[in-house]
Amino acid sequence: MTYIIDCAGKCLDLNSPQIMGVLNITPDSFSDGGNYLAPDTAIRRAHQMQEQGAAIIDIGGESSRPGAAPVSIDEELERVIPVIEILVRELPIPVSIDTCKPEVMRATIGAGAGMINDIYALRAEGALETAAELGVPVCLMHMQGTPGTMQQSPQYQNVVTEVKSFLKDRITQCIKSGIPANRLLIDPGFGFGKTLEHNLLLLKGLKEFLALNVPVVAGLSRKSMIGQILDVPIADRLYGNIAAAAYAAWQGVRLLRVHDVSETRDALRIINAIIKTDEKS
Ligand code: 7PM
Repeated sequence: MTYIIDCAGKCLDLNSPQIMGVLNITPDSFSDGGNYLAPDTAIRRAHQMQEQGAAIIDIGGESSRPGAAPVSIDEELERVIPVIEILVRELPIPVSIDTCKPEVMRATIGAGAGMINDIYALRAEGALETAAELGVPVCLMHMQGTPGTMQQSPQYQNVVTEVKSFLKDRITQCIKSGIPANRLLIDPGFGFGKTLEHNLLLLKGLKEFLALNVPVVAGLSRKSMIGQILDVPIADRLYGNIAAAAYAAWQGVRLLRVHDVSETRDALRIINAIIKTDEKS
């Protein structure tokens, strides 16, 4: 199996684990909120992440923070479109759009974005059909509940089994709707309707997801599970983030959604050197 994904003409080669750099263009995002609101600041940051080794830049215009104010389609587009248009022209790597709204998918893919990253896994009305029509790859993420309420009392009988069967079902729905498996990625959705124990069980059980035969994505960077284990604020989670990313890559995760690109890049180079040696022997 080869893992080269065509993102609207730009290649994402996941034969070795790669980095998805996070670029939030929101005034209220939890860890870098407000930093990248001005288009030129966002664009500089995207270039920097590419130079540091990101393989794709994930652009988000709507915060998914629990309780965050909902954003209108027009406002989301006003935030992301100017940045996407420039980055598509300037960057050698693809950009993905972190959205669950079909209208935003349509406009941003029209502006040249190469992948849809959807925390609702195309469950919004019309999203499945829109993504099929747009013909770009889609990352399907698991979330229990909705951002507003998901952390109130997340419950599972068996978190790995349930998240896996959800993602398997979404893959089936996508294929039925005309999105072939070679255009899909899956993500267990760390922190989205999960307690610390759920997150740890998912991290420990990551290998289970490989059986679904599409590349696995993980977003652990700066999340509260790191903070809960270390008892430190976001600013002090770097070493914890790197440990979690390295573990995930070692388990077979192909794309890591992170804020700290150069640091994660070094960790992945070490993991990859070990993996490659194993394959040759
Ligand atoms: C508040 C809560 C702000 C959560 C931001 C977040 C993921 C994602 C996000 C992920 C994929 C964050 C999240 N997380 N997309 N988008 N996987 N595929 O920590 O884990 O950045 S937003």
